[in-house]
Amino acid sequence: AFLENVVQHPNFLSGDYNTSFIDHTPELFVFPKRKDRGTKMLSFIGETIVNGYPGLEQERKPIFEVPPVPKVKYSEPIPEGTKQILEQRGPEGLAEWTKSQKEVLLTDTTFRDAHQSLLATRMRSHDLKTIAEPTARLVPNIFSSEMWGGATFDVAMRFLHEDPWERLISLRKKMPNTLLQMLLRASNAVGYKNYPDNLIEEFVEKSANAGIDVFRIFDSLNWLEGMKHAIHQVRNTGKVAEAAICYTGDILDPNRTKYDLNYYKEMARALEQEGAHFLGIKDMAGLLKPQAAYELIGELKETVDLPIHLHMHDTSGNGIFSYAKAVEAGVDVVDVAVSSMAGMTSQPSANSLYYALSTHERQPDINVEALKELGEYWEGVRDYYQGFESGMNAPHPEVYEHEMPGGQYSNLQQQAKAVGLGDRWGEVKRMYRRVNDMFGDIVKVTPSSKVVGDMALYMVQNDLTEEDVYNRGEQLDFPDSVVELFQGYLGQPHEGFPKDLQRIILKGREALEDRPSEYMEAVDFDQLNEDLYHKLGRQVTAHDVISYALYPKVYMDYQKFQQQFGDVSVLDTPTFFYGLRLGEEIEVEIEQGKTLIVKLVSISKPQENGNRIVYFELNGQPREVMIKDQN
Ligand code: 3PY
Ligand code: ZN
Repeated sequence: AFLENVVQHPNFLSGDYNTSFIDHTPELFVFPKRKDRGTKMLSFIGETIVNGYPGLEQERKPIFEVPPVPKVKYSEPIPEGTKQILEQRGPEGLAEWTKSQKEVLLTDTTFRDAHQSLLATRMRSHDLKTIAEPTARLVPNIFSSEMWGGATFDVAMRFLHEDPWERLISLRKKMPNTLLQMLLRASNAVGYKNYPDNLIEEFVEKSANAGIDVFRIFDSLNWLEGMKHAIHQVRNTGKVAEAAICYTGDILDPNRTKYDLNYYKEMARALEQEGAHFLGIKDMAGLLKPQAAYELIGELKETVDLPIHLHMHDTSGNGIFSYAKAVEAGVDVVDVAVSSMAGMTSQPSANSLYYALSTHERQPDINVEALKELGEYWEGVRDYYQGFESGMNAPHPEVYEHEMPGGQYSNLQQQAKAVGLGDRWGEVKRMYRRVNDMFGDIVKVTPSSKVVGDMALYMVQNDLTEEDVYNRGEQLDFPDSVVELFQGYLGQPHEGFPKDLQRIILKGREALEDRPSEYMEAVDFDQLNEDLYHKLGRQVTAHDVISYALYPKVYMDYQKFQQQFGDVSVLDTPTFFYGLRLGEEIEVEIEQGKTLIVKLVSISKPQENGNRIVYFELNGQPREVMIKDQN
């Protein structure tokens, strides 16, 4: 009934519909469940064949080798791991256990930050699920697997058309022995702005219930006030609160006194007092030089009684060297990725660190052969995502100058291209650093890093110098994100905003000095639940409601997509991105034990109205779908 309903609607017929279509025509979305999953899937594949996947330039489907999945004995019990230690001893017990280990422990970021930083966060759950259980069996003694949070939540719905909660729940089942870790942007949750406190509470509680054990909590300005609530909330769930300090500047540089050793020591003490179970050092750009790593970790070990967990990006090429020095200084856990997903803007390689520490008493206790096998799988999978690679293919020590986070580099580059500054990328990078200095040398990490990027683009695009901003600022219309930063909507930077620039940017608008969340109305979850029920015409879950509260438009677009195309997360990745070649046949398991066989037979020329007919066979029966050619 739904399809008939929708396709006869005049707006739909004229192609004049957008996301508000759902809002204005809720009656269309109230329909009895009809299992026409085959047609929906053919529509999606047809759409991809005719119009391509947004953002991918290459149209013809490459031939990929099937990534080799290491052989494991699925019938045997999965070995126990750190998850069981947390269950038996609680977060404090886990912290004590961690500190008592002689070997340095490893967090594997392959399932989150590695692909966020190398492949624009596009890794699909399909490819993560395939390797999750082999990973749990082959490297059961890793400390944790970072597999959620950061940009994954948004990107899953927006670009992959899949449910981030389903990813978490599914990986939880497949990795019952491993601590699952997420990156939580404190009051910004998994978004780019501050949210009401009760939304953070609900998000943390439901994330913990769905399987997150370790929450790495950071604030994009290292503002303690912005982190307290999230830390307390994580503690309330009984899970691990890893409060993180973002590392910026250079403690070795006597001219950069704003973020000196003392700054980090004080913040570490404050986080310990706030109830952190672990201390995270989050070097999002990879600025911590080897000797700085040695001094910082050494001093922090003296300063707090918490296990210290170091996160770095390998952009400069010095990551392993810094980790080795941190290991000498007593760091407890470091973040690494499986080799074929490591290096450059990603984390340093687990395999390389293992070899670098040969004969060292703190060499990680990890099966390097198993890591190699896992790496072969990831190497194959990475090929699927080649269209999202950043193009950085050598170490990039100039990161010490521009200080751009690993996850931002390729993003900002895309943004620059989109506004016609592709050939002025060098200027944009230099301007990024200048904007940082104008802003008073601030911590740059999502979302504050985005604001610095927006300002840099704005200045290059409009050929503005620093002097122009100070001299003619009154007449300039600064990007919204810049105004909001200076209004205090992301919190307060260390030592405040530079007053002159703040006055120029705000043009008389008031600025907050306390937590933005204090000014926000609490989310009414019952009301949202009811709204969604009416909009979607189905029972909604608490997960739906949270996704909607965090990302209303992205979530509704995702729902609309689902209504139209069904669950596309079941498709293999090459088909998801590139559709099918003529004559190609695939099997799609749409639920356990139920498989569709799809074959592409032919594609018509565009008709006068621009439509093409795509001819398939579905389980041997001829089927066709009409697709509007957008090219
Ligand atoms: C994120 O917030 O997504 C980050 O990875 C920050 O480094
Ligand atoms: Zn990172």
